[in-house]
Amino acid sequence: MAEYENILVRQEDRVGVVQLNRPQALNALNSALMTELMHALRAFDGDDSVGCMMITGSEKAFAAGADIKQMAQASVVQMMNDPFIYYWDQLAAIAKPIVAAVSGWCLGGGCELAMACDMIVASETAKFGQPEINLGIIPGAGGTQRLTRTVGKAVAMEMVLNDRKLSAAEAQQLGLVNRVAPVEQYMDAALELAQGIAQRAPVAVRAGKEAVTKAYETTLAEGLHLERRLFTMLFATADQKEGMAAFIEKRKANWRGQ
Ligand code: DAK
Repeated sequence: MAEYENILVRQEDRVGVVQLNRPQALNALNSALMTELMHALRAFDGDDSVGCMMITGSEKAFAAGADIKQMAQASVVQMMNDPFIYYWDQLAAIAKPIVAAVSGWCLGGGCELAMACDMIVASETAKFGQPEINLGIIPGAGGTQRLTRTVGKAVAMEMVLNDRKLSAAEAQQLGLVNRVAPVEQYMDAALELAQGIAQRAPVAVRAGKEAVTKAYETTLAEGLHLERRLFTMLFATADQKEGMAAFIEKRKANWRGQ
């Protein structure tokens, strides 16, 4: 595995785990960290021994946002040209599912990173927020769009305009978070979810992620059209034949990702 300075990377069975590791800055997302994160995720995405990924931070902070110290003096042109910006689009292009395991501060770009993942498992201490307004800016990586589509306009407005923070319990109630666990257990809970997905038919998992993600981005008619195409496409896979044969023969399916 490649050497990194701002992240720790490991593989647990079929789950590729990336841990953000800038504890001195509460895992603030600078360009170097984002470069490494994208490199690691792309490597896992292209590795057949990985079926699902997980991004996590520390107990104290998933990530306290983009690195304010790096951004403070930036000009508009520097912001436009910084590859940091493009990493967020590339993140959305990762084909395999990503589970975010969130504890402590999950703010600004950190909250946007968690929302760019496909599922969130939180510790009871997690705090979600978009506090950019305190810096004289607004969210720039999905904090006004993904957040609003998930928690609704009323709560999103308060978060974006008045720095309202959500507890883990509130975030779960609003549909932002899949599961909440005590701080000692949230990593295991996230890993269990990721391991479950990682053991399933790989091509169908990717198709399922693509179809559900599309539901947030398109009309119902276009979404149904994509779903139908992906559904029928899966009948060209060996895994579909294997899955249905295994059901009929009352045995466990042996997925090949083909
Ligand atoms: N950036 C840089 N350093 C940070 C940081 C951040 N976001 N958050 C914390 N730190 C650093 C602190 O400066 C401090 O460093 P030292 O002073 O010790 O050197 C260290 O981490 C510990 O922080 P505190 O001493 O402040 O710790 P506390 O427990 O007292 O407070 C806190 C924790 C999370 C409440 C506080 O640190 C805080 O308010 N942090 C800032 C949160 C914030 O405003 N986040 C939003 C940043 S703006 C885009 C993509 C992304 C973005 C924008 C565009 N495009 C693709 C276009 C994202 C923007 C943002 O996220």
